[in-house]
Amino acid sequence: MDNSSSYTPPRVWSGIKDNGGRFASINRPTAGPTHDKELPVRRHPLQLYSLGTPNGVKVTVMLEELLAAGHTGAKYDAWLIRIQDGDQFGSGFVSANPNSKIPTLVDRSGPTPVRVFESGAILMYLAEKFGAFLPADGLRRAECLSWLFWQMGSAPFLGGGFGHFYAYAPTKIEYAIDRYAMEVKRQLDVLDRRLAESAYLTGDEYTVADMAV
Ligand SMILES: N[C@@H](CCC(=O)N[C@@H](CS)C(=O)NCC(=O)O)C(=O)O
Repeated sequence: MDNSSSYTPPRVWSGIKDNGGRFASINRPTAGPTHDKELPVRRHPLQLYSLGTPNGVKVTVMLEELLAAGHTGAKYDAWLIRIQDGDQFGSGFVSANPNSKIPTLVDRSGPTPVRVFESGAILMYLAEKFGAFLPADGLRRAECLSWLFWQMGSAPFLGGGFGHFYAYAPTKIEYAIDRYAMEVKRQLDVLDRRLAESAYLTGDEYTVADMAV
């Protein structure tokens, strides 16, 4: 391994210089909106603000599964949020998701719009709203939620971290790539072992945990 580095981390970060990375322009130390922009709304009960990334598609898969199962209340309008252009920092988006990440859902089917952010929270919200793809109680619910939260706690951060250092970082850092690669592989082995013993993560039933994965 190449251990040499000319970089000494500062004691206090005062901002990040443009390092040429693909995500450099959206890498900043503060939250909140950077500009005024309302979110568009159309006629369906659910408004989805998202993008076709692994985190984004989890919710689209769930909505399509609900519609395929006959839940007409799951009709939705899908709006593209271009994260590389900073759409997630518009005032309307930040009101719907203070963390400025896709996917984000606004349920406008009732008198007061309900905002839901974090893909796992959106999957659970929809599962509970429609009584589908999440066992109601007992052992199977515990198993389903365990796998759903395992996915949420591991894949977005580890897979995202691996993808960032492997594909997007302007320099190849052996330590970072190896560390993320090993942990991503170990997580995939957790999945392989589970799916060697049952058809779906929760057992014999397709649930939100499988959709998240
Ligand atoms: N834990 C979040 C992760 C969401 C996430 O990381 N979204 C990425 C795209 S996959 C994003 O919006 N990135 C924009 C940014 O970091 O500014 C979830 O599961 O919803």
